Amino acid sequence: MKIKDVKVIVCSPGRNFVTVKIVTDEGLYGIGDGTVNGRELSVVSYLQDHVAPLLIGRDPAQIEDIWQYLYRGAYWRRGPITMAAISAVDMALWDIKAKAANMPLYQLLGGASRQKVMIYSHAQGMSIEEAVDAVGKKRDEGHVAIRCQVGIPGLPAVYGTGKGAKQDRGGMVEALPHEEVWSTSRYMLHIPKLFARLRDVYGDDLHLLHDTHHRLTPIEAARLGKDLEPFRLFWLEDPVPAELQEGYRLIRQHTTTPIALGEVFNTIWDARLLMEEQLIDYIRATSVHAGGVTGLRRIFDFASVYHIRTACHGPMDVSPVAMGTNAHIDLWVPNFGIQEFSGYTPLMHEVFPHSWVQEGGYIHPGEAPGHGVDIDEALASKHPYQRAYLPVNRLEDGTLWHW
Ligand code: CS2
Ligand code: MG
Repeated sequence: MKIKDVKVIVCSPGRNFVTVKIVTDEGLYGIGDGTVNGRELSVVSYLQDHVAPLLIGRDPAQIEDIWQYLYRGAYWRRGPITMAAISAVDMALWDIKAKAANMPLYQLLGGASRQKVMIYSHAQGMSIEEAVDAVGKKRDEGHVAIRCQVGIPGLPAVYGTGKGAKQDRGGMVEALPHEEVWSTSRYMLHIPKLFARLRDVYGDDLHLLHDTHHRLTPIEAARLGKDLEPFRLFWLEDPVPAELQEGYRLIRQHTTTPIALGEVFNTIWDARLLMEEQLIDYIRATSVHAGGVTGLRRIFDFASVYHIRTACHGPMDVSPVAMGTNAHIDLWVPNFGIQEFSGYTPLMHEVFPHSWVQEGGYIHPGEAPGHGVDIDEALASKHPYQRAYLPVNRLEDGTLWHW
């Protein structure tokens, strides 16, 4: 079998997605996700201008060699754009291999280690009461794990709090980035009140999660983790940017609140020290940004040595293709923790028909050969790319801050 064609499809059924379709001379094809939110066309160019010509005529079964060729062979390694392009190709090649074997991908990986994959959903509100109600609605839908974000008194809507959280609508509301305002001190005072109330109302059964979106310093994160200990969070996510991996030592020395990290990681090197020193509990790398099945499997195996569990990133900008791929990995991976799942619009489900099924708090990849996700190209073409940005963030005095 030989690779005959590599198509890069950009569509925007409510938000932008970059999808690769690798077609073989035997008619089999595979699909991969290469979406990088707010920088989609850079991946398109990388794929079309640099990667596609290298693939034509190759044997699609040689997934590892192709991965190494695109990673090591590029000299300019790593980075979100390069790795999203490699991820898309890798996902499509695993799709082809599993289809050729007439097996769902999880069978090729080693088979199912569980019957279903626990997911966590998102709930948010501008006030604590609104957030508490939103958690209740998710619980009523059958969710067993819920991430909760709340507006901060004195600030306009901040990350993940619904109104004004432009990233949840794909940043498509404005042609230039929306700017949010941030105050760490106001935030740190308010968040423990949210989780105290959630435990009061819902008791100890629910898994509760919270995302700090890289906004604190290590000592601030240590304090927040301590303040949240009585409420027994499933995790505190991304407390501090992980460019300085050693910084997480400080957090670890001070709190037993579990730490999740890594949605922006691209390779095993981004997490090496964090894992070797057991500074995190959950690794959030995901198939579309960490090198596809090949890259992610390597990271997850390494994590298992250090008692770290998996938690693939899975908001809406991780397309239904990557979600399907993640679901196969999740069903197999021995050190599975949880899968993020924020859901898709009906149109997105139509553009990307899939075998994976979500029911309440769980997902299953389905039994279709391959990863089980396709793209309806005709429908996709009716929803062309629209320039969109993620928001940026400033402190109250105007200083640019991490978003
Ligand atoms: C996030 C994302 O899902 C998460 O935990 O932090 O919503 C993130 O902001 C987006 O994926 C950015 O594209
Ligand atoms: Mg996050």
